[in-house]
Order: sequence, then structure tokens, then C-alpha cells
Amino acid sequence: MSNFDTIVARATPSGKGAIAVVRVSGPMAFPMVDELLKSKLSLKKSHTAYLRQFFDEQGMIDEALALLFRGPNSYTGEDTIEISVHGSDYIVNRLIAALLAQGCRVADPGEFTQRAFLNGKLDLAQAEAVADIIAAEHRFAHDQALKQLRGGFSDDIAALRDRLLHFTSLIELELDFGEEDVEFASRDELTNLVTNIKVKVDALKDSFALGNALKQGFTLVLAGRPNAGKSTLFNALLNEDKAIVSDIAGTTRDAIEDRLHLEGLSLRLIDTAGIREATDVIEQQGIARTFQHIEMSGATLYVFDASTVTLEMLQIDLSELSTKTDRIWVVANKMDSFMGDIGAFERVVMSETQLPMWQLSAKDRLSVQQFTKELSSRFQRDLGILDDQTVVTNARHANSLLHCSQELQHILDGIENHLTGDLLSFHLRSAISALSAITGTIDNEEVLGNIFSKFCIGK
Ligand SMILES: Nc1nc2c(ncn2[C@@H]2O[C@H](COP(=O)(O)OP(=O)(O)O)[C@@H](O)[C@H]2O)c(=O)[nH]1
Ligand SMILES: [Mg+2]
Repeated sequence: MSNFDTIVARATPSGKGAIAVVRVSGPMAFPMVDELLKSKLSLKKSHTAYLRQFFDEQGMIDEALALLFRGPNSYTGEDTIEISVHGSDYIVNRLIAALLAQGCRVADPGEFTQRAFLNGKLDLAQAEAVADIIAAEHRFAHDQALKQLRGGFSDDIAALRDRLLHFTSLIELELDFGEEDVEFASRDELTNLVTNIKVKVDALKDSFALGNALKQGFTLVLAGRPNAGKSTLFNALLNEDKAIVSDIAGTTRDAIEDRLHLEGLSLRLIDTAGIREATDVIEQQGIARTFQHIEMSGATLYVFDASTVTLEMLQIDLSELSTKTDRIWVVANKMDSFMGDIGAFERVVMSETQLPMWQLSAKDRLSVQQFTKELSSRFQRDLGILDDQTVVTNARHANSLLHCSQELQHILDGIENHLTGDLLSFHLRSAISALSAITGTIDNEEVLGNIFSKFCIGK
């Protein structure tokens, strides 16, 4: 049991509701709540709900349901009671005041989860996932947070760390033998291992660019020449008439945006002014802003009017765009009025973007529906969102992974330059502690523990 004080906080948002939950946790949680009741709850069976009347000096506060969790089998690891009262701010405030009068303290933000971490109920990455899962607004963010909360990410990290620990133990064993010049840890094996682990660490580290973008909301920008049908497609994707559609070129002068919900993902979809030689100052500004959006986008959806654009125009646009962004997805629009050879366009798009282009008619609902599905699967494929893949969504983790990767590189360079065992071990330990920082595990004792558990040298 911890020797913390006892904390109280409202666990549900403020305002009127069917119920509101007040959470009390700490060594004095049971006796303090008992003081507000006419009976002793603290003697009762754990993990059970009790309907009770709660009193303060002025009289009855509410009749409410108290959920009892005896530590260590609780979220925080401490004795905890969750009291579900009628959802009124007045009742909640009066109940909390009564508990404060008993000597409780108002919990700091995240303090229940912090205690769960300090009491070993969650590791750091899991504790961080608690905030993420609450914040998640679409399936991707939710899936990643859930995986992290359930320890999947921590397990991945632990597996990498354990393999490094094993080698550190061997190298440090060599150091113990000092002048005897033994080599327990094969340098070839170490090179293989570290190379292998570095690939995994780098993949995780690199996934942050995507993880962060998706967590913050991935931006998909519609770009192309005036009259290509961008605004028509924008409206069709969102299923509403938000952008003005007109056959007067240059109608959309400022960018407009809305949320687009694809299967499992929520994106910012931005409709922009067309890219071309501007005819007036306002349009010029619109075009400049279009390029800013493209530069900051997760992906740019380049739309062209297949019935009027020439192969040369397409090529010019794509090569200009590719100086602004890495991810260009091309849509050939107005296929309903296209007559020529679409294969020639496909070849240009393939050679410029290395991706197939879509053909559609933004005016046709079925065509757009089909496109939405394909867009969704291109996201999954191109961005590497595979169901079982871990994507790092937390900047602190990405930073630790970067640090770890650098240390691993030092080891690889070190082996090549015949670095001494103690220096290799230094970098190994740094790499391990970078990984450990993610889950909040202390590594030094582990290195020792690992040595003692695996080798009985009797020294
Ligand atoms: N035939 C045909 N016309 C379209 C299609 N999509 C858009 N248009 C027309 O093309 C014109 C320009 O469309 P708009 O969405 O304003 O283009 P933007 O300038 O790229 O935003 C409008 O008259 C639209 O009705 C399509 O798939 N087929
Ligand atoms: Mg427009």
C-alpha cells in the first residue's frame, strides 16, 4: 500500500446529468466515506455497489451508489470508492466539501492515473494512453490508444529492451573478467542484433510523423486548375453544398475546410483556390495560400478536368506540385464528358507519382461513393495503417526512440572501430534507458537482475 494522502475529485464533466461520479482514493478513503454514512462501508465486500444515504452537518446530501474497490485491486492500487450521485453540481460540490472536511485533498489533474503508475498498476506508456483514449475522436486514434493502454506497445518496447539487456549482461561479464581477455559476447552477433533492433526502433520512430498527423487530424488538400471540379468533389465527399460551384474560373478564392469521415479516420478536407496565373490581387493571395496548404498537407488530392487538360498541362502541374509535397494523389474528373485515350494520362500520372490515378465524375453520386471507398483503402495502404502495426503517436516516445536509435548507431560504429567493452556497454545502457524511459522502467537494477538470474558464477 502506498503512503499517499487521500484524494477526491469529480470524475465526470460538470453540469447537469443523469449521474455524476465522485472518486475518492487513498489510505483513508474508506474511513472518510464511512463518516458520511450511517453504516460502515469499509467492512463490506470489495468490488460491489452499495446504495447508501450520504450526510454532512446540514443533513442528507443524496442517496447514491457507492462502488467499493479495496486496494491493491483498484485502478489506483489504493482503496478507492466511486460514488455515483444524482448529476447536479450542487450535490457534487457538497459531497466533495464534506469529504474535504474529513481531511481529503482535491486531486491534481491526472493524479489518479499518476498513482496507478506509481503503484505499478500501469506503466508510463499505458498511463499516457489513458489520456489518448479519452481524446480519441476516430477509430485509428482509438485503436492505437487502446493497444497502448492494454500494454501492446509496452510489450513491443520490452521485447527490444530485453534483447539489449541480454547482451549488456554478457559484455559486462567480460569486464568482470578484466585482464583475462575473454569475449562472451560475439561482436558479429552483437552487430546483427543491434542492426536488427535499430530497424525496428527506426520504424517506430518514423511512424510518429504519421501517428502525429493522424492524431492531430490528417489534412487532405484539394488542388488543381480552376474549373477542374474541386469544389464539386469537396461538396460530394462531404455530402453537402458548402463550397460554391460555378463554371466561372477562380470562384473559390479562399480555402474552406470541413471534417471528412472516412472508414476509421477523420480528416481535415480543404478546398482551395485553383492553381494558375492569377487575374487579380485577391486571387493571387488565394493561390499563394493554396500552396501553403499544400506544403502543410498530409496528402494533396490533385484534381484535373480530363475533358480539357492536355498531357503537357498535367505534367507541368504534377512536377510543380512535387516540389511542394511528397504525397500527391491524382483524380481525373469529368470522365462523363471525356472522349480520348485515358491510358496516356495514366502513364503520366504513374511516372510522376508512382501511383495509379482515379477516374471519376464528381457530379455523379455513385462514382463519388466508389471513390470514397478507394480513398479510404489508399490511406490504409499508402500510410501503412495496418491493423496490427504499432504507430507511435506520442512525442515523448518518438524522442526516446530517436535517442535510442542514435545510441544503437554509436554501438554499430563502435564495434567497427573496436571500441572497448566498457564503452560498448555504456552505449548499450544508454540505448536501454532510452527505451526504458518510454515505459518508465528502471534499467540498472534490471541489468543486475539479469546478470544474477542468468549466470551463477558464485563471485
Ligand atoms: N460534366 C461534368 N462537369 C463537372 C463535373 N464536376 C464539376 N463539373 C462542373 O465544372 C464546373 C467547375 O466546377 P467547380 O467544382 O466549381 O470547380 P473548381 O473551380 O475546381 O472548384 C462546374 O460547372 C461544375 O458543375 C463532372 O464530373 N462532370
Ligand atoms: Mg472551387
